[in-house]
Amino acid sequence: MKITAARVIVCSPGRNFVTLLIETDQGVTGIGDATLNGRELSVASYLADHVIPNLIGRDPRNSEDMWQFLYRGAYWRRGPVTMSAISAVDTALWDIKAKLAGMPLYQLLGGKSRERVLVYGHANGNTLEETVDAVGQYIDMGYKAIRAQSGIPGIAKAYGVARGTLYYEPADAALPTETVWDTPKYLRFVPKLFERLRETYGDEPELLHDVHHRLTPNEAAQLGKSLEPYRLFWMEDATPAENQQAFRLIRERTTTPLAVGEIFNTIWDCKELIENQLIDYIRTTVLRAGGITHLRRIADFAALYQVRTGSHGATDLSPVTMGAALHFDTWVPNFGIQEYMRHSEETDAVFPHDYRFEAGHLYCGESPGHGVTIDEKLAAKYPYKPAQLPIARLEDGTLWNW
Ligand code: GCO
Ligand code: MG
Repeated sequence: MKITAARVIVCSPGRNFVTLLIETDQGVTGIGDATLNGRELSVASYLADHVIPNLIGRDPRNSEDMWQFLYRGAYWRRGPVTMSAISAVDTALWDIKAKLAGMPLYQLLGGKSRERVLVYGHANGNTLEETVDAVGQYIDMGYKAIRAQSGIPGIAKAYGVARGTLYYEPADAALPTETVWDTPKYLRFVPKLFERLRETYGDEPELLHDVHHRLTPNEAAQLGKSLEPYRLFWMEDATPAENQQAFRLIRERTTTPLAVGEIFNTIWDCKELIENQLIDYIRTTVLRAGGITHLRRIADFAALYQVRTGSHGATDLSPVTMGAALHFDTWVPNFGIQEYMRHSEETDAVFPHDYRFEAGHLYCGESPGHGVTIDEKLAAKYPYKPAQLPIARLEDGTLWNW
C-alpha cells in the first residue's frame, strides 16, 4: 500500500485552519489538523515544501516509522512548527489505519474506557455580574464544568472575554492587538468572582480558570491559596513553564489543582512537571504534541504519576483535532477532562463530523477513522486571512506574557 498524493488546504471559515489530506492507492484518504494560531503559513510551507515530498510512495500503515522519520530524520527536533506538521501527518495516518480496519479510531487504541467525555465550556463577561450570568447560561445548556474568565475593573481588554457568547476568538487582527495587564488588580478581583460563583451556583458545578501565563510563581501561589475555598477543578497556566521547576514553588504552597501544557510540543516539555508530580493535569493535544503516536506516550508516562489529561480544545484547534481528541479521550485510562470551545457554524460546515454534545459531555462517533472530513469545495470559498494573537503590555509599556 502506498501514499499517492497529499495536499495542504488552508481556509478561513470564521478563522484560519491548515489541514493535511493524504491519499492512497487503495482510495482511502485521511486528514490531520496542522493549525498553529497566528503562524499558520509556516506549518503549511513546512508540510508542502519539506514533508509531502517525503510521503509519496511510502506505506501509510507504518505510522510509527513515519513519526520517527519526521522527528529524528529532520535532524532539527521539536518546536511548534515541526511538531504541528508531524501531528497532522500522524493524525491523517491513524485516520487511514482506522478506516482500513473499518473501525472507529478509539478501537485501535484499546477500545472504550468510558461511554462519554466530560467537557468544559467557556463562560465569560465584561464584568463580574455578566460572568456570573454567563456561567448560569452554561449550566442551563447542561454543562457540568465551566471555565470562568472576566473583564477586570481597571484593565482594558482582559484575557478571555469574548465578543460572542459561545466561543472566544483571540486572533482578531492582521497585526497584534495591544492589551494591558496589571497583576495586583487581577489578584484582587479573581477570588471575588469565584466567591460569587460558589454563592450563586453552590458546590456542584466544576469551575476552572485560565491564568494564561501571567503570574510569577509566588503570585500564582498566592492566587491558588486564595481560591482554595472555592474548590477549583484547576488553575491553568499559572506561570510560564519553560522552567518546569517554577511549579515547585506553586505546588508547595497551594492545594488548588494545577493544569499546564497547551503550548508544549513534546514529552520533554513536561517531563519534570510530571515526574515530580508538580501538576495534576497535562493539557498537551493531538495537534501540538506530535499526534496520537506521541500524545499516547505522554499520557502513559503521566499515568505513572497520577497526572490526568485535559486536552486543549480552543477554536483554533480544528474539528479534526476535536474528533481525534475525542477518540483519544474515550480510550485514555487517565482521562481528566476535555476543553470544548464550540466552533462557528461556518467552521462546522467545512468540517463535517460525527461527534455530538449532550448533557455536558461529548460523544465520539462510530464511523471508521476519527470521524471528521473536509468539504474542499466549501473550504475554497473561505481564503486565508492574516490574523495574529494579541500581545500584553504593563501600564508602563513593558511587554508581558499574553
Ligand atoms: C485555552 C487557551 C486558548 C489560547 C489559544 C491561543 O485555554 O483555551 O488558552 O484560548 O489562548 O488557543 O491560540
Ligand atoms: Mg489556556
